[in-house]
Amino acid sequence: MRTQWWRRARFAAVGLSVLAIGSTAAPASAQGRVQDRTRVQAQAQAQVQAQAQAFGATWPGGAAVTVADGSNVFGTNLSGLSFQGTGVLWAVRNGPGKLYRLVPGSGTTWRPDPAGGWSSGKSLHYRDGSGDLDAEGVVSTPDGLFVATERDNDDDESSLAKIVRFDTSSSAKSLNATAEWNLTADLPSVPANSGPEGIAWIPDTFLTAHAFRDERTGAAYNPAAYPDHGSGLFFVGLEDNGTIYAYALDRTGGGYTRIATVASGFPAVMDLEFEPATGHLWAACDDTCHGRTTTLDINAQGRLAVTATYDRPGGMPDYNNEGFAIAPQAACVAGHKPVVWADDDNDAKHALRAGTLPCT
Ligand SMILES: [Ca+2]
Ligand SMILES: [Ca+2]
Ligand SMILES: [Ca+2]
Repeated sequence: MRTQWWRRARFAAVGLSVLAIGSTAAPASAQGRVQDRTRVQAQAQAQVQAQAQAFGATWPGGAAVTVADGSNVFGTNLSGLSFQGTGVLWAVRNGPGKLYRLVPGSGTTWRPDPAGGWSSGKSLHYRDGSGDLDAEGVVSTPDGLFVATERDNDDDESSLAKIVRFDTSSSAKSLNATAEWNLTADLPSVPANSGPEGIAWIPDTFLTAHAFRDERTGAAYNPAAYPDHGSGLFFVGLEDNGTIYAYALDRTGGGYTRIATVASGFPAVMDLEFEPATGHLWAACDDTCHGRTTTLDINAQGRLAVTATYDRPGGMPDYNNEGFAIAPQAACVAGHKPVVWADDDNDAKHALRAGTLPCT
């Protein structure tokens, strides 16, 4: 959705809070002076860390950003991206709710696949054929393609947080869901257009290798405890509070279990992306946080925690970027791989822009 002024203010307040750190009168004794110096050093370290969080480190990839679509191909509302190999980039549009299968175009651009009924994208509906899905996030997984939705645009006053699966092999121009998981009751109550914005998927093999903690059991995540959940967990970013929720989905029913709740480092989150090569879960925020990203990694306690905060690339204006995807390792050239952003506002008639990240 569009950025709200109060969220910008909330993000700015994080920066101002570092100014509140100060020192008090020094104690007279030698021991007191040592304690005082230690305290000041700790405060300085905390201040540096707070500033790093508030202002971000330099984007680790190239500063240059290039347009990555044709002029006015998508219009507004392109909001989620996910690679399937190096030759297919999936994109979702939140209104009208659409899924695009993108293939390489001229130069380094992407264009809608002209084949398979994908030339104008495909409209997205619930299983019963009803609804116009407010599709904000997409992820391509070995278990299929999944979309995160905030609501039904046909009933846009009501929050309806769902993960929805689609069969992308269909040649139909309009797609009905093949499965739905209604998360509304499990998530905090949020405004209708501030629900799930981003979605990522992490394979069980990675989670178990890093002893990811299952907050339901208090022990390491055991995939066998969740029959028919597929081969990984889904991570959903909630726009309203910037929190990430991890779920095991029951593929036979529509049931699910929340495995973990994670702070993204932002007051709002718009997309999530798992990078297998580094093990980072990336969280991306739009112009609410001036296009910053965080990386999260599984720590010694088995919890995902923020390990870095980055500014947007120098060449990227402060656009309403709601989608973010990292190309697979096979796309690496000279140590760098492409990344792509989706701009919900279609600034300067373009909704896709590309940059780079280091391959490792
Ligand atoms: Ca959007
Ligand atoms: Ca936005
Ligand atoms: Ca929306």
